[in-house]
Amino acid sequence: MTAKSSRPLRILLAKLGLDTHTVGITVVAHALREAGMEVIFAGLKQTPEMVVSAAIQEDVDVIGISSLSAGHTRSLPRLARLLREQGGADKLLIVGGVIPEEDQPLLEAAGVARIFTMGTDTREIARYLNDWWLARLARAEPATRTEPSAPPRQ
Ligand code: B12
Repeated sequence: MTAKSSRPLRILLAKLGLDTHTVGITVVAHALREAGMEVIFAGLKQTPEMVVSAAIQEDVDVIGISSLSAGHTRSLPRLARLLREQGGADKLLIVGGVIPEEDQPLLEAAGVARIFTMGTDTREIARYLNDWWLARLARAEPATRTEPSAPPRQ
């Protein structure tokens, strides 16, 4: 087992700008902790720059943004671009909250991997992240293949 696989998934949760809806992000933070993940809560009133800087310093695997007060069509593409520019392209970016359907293609094209809207069961979020983490670990440490040994010479 490598150091990476011996630790839980680490996720940074944050809210951008003046959005003060805190219930969803709090519920998600609790659920992911319950599911065994390491949750870092960056808090409210973050800028894309602050989130990217914290994500890199804390070496998180996933960034989760909660957005219920619009603004996500500007802030999230900016955050995704900064993340790529600052060497964080391997980090998963997800978002949850009030995200109108018509905004979703733009966010996905910008680099948001998955959008969880109102009413999502938190177990679905935990399952998605667990599956992603296991797939990442599997890619990081391909199983050591044991080639069948040649039959002994007579
Ligand atoms: C409670 C509430 C408030 C409270 C917030 C209290 C608090 N401390 O959180 C108060 C009264 C303060 C408030 C204020 C405002 N609100 Co308000 N509010 C709501 C309301 C009724 C419920 C939100 C909520 O708590 N839901 C419960 C939680 C559990 O659900 P959730 O946040 O959606 O989270 C779930 C998912 O979205 C997802 N999720 C959320 N975040 C994340 C993050 C990650 C990483 C992941 C994976 C998943 C995820 O998982 C969660 C579990 O399923 C919604 C209406 C609604 N039905 O959503 C309006 C709503 C969000 N509010 C709205 C508005 C307009 C406002 C105000 C602008 C009103 C005003 N004119 O002042 C202000 C803005 C304040 C601000 N600066 O942000 C609008 C937003 C419209 C939009 N975005 O287009 C809504 C949708 C109401 C409406 N139908 O118009 N609000």
